[in-house]
Formats: sequence, structure tokens, C-alpha cells
Amino acid sequence: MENIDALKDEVAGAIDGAADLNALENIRIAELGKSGRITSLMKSLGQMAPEERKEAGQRFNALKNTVAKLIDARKIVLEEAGIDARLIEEKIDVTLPARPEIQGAIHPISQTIDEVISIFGEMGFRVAEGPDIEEDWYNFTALNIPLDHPARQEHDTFYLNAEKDGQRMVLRTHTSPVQIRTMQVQEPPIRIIVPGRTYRCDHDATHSPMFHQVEGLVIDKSTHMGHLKGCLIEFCRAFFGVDDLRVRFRPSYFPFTEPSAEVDIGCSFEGGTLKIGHGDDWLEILGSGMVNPKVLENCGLDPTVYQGFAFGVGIERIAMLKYGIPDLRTFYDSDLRWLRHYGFQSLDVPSMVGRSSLGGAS
Ligand code: 2NM
Repeated sequence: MENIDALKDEVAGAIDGAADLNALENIRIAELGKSGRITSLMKSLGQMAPEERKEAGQRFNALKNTVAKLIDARKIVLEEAGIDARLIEEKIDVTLPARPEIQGAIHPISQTIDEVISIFGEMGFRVAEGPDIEEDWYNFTALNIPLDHPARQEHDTFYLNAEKDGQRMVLRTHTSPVQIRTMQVQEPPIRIIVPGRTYRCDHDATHSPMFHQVEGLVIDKSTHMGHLKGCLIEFCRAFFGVDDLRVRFRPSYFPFTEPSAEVDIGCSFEGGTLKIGHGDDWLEILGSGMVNPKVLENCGLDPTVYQGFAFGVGIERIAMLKYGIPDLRTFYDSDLRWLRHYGFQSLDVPSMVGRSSLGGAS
């Protein structure tokens, strides 16, 4: 029976010396597994004489239980040591520099809209917005656009399928419906600019079926053409960053304004390259006019009391001119290389402090 004690001491020593859970499991298999040493001892009881078997059975059982308990205890110790080791090894070093993140860029369309908002914001305009899907009345009728006007044809405007009441909604062809909605609900004075998406059935090198506009509206009791001119001259000079930029008002026609004027800025085309602000040529930038009294009436405003001016500018066009973007279609390609080239960093990025906001034009 001394060899049982020797076996116990040997196994206990091995368990104590097991360096990891793997080694411990190997000991368990070697002693208590199907063909382990202690398991074989238990099996040998069957061949013993009954008087021998009783005492041997007690001792073998005690040995088996002791070894099982030692293994369980050692297992807990090794598991805790494993967790401690991981905690030390995997701790986070908060002093490490942050991994570089891929920097997003502001799309030139967004940048240009922001610049226009900022310029008119300083003049006291607020931003108004409205739905892209409009009722025919807001998009055409209220604006004094006659039923037989080409813009109203199926060919030029995206119409939705008819509603139950027979009405056909349109994808707005300009942002002017928002001006109409504003005049209906807001007591003058009104000073708004309306940026947004607009839609026309037109798709070629210089037209996209979806494009962006910013329109503006000023309504008050004594607003006149002088205000229109001063406001739009100031806008052109601020937007293109040329203090003495020449600005020309050329008579034009829109159903919703009377009189109407197109706004041109001075430029040159020397050697095939366009320069804004210098030279004897002219470049069309804006449409504008004094709001037609019929439009005021349609909105419930008394044209003998109120008058005002309105204007509209195509965002893609002025973005291309200011930032030297040659092809309209690239605005909508979602090409990351293009966006990295022509895009803008947001001002709150520390690495951008001190850098010019100009993107691609340099
Ligand atoms: C333009 C040109 C001229 C315009 C007029 C109105 C409204 F609603 F007041 F009648 N909104 N926008 C307008 C006038 C738009 O875009 C080239």
C-alpha cells in the first residue's frame, strides 16, 4: 500500500508542476482517463479476492478523489493566472498615437451652396426649404407660367403618375415653389434663399436631369430694382472674390418677374482659358427680376402694398466656373479620386487650419 502513497505523491507533484491547462489535462488523461493509471487500478479491483478488495477499494477511491480534487484546484489556479496574464498583455496603451482615419471631403456642390448661403446670410437672408415633389400649382400656375408654356410639356418636366383626384405631381423644375409657399404663410418683410435639388428632362454634356439651384426672394413695401442690383452685384463680387468685378444687367423675360434681367460678369477667354473678373467678355451667371404682381396676388399679397425681387442661380455652373471643373457629369460620378481632387476639407479639422478653402482651382 506504500506504492499507493508514492503514486499519490508523484501525481500530486506532477499536478503542482503543470505549467498550463494543457499540461494539466494531459495528467488527468494519464491518471483518470479511460486507460489512465488510477483508472486501471480501479479496474484491477475486479480480479482481487473479496477480503483484499474492500480495503483496496477504499484506498483507490480515496486516491482517485484526492487526485481529482487536486486537478480541479490546480485548474482554477491556472485559469486565473491565464486571465491575469491576458490583462497584463492586452492592456490598452492610451498614450499610443491614434490610427490615421480616412479623411472625408466636402463635395464641391455642398461647398458652393454653403458659400452662397454664407454670403446671403450676411445680408440678412435666411434659408428656406421645401419638397422636391411638388403640386403643379406651386411649380407652374402660381408662378404665372401659362398652360401652354414649353416647360409644362411632358417632354421637359418629370411628371408622376396621376393621383386619385387626377392631379399629377411634378419633380420641381426650380426651387421657386418654396418662395410661393413662403409668401403664402409669412408676413413680409421676407428675405430668403432656397438651395435645393431641381429636375428637368434634359441629359447631355451640359445638362443633368437633376441639378442644384439657389433661388432668392426679397419682399417688402419699398423694395425696388436698385435693391436687386446692389444685392446681386455684391453677391457676384463676394462669390468670385473680385472686389471690382464688372456686373451687367441684361433685359430678359421670365413669366414670374417683370421686369426681368439676366446678370453677366466680366471675363476674358485669352488663349482658350477663362479668367473671371478681367477682360471685355461677358459670362451669364444669374436670372433675376422684380416679382410679377400676378405672382404676388397668387400668394395672397397685395401688389399695391408689397413688391420685391427674386433671382436664381445654377450651383453646378458657378461651381464649375469658380473651381475650374471642366465636366458637369463628373459631379455625380461618385469617383473618390475626383472628390479628393476637387473636394474640400471641413473647417473643424485641425490639420486644415491655415489652409485655403480653395480645392481644385489652384
Ligand atoms: C429665376 C429668375 C428670376 C424667381 C421668382 C420667384 C418667385 F417665386 F418669387 F416668383 N422665385 N424665383 C426667379 C426669378 C428665378 O431663376 C433663374
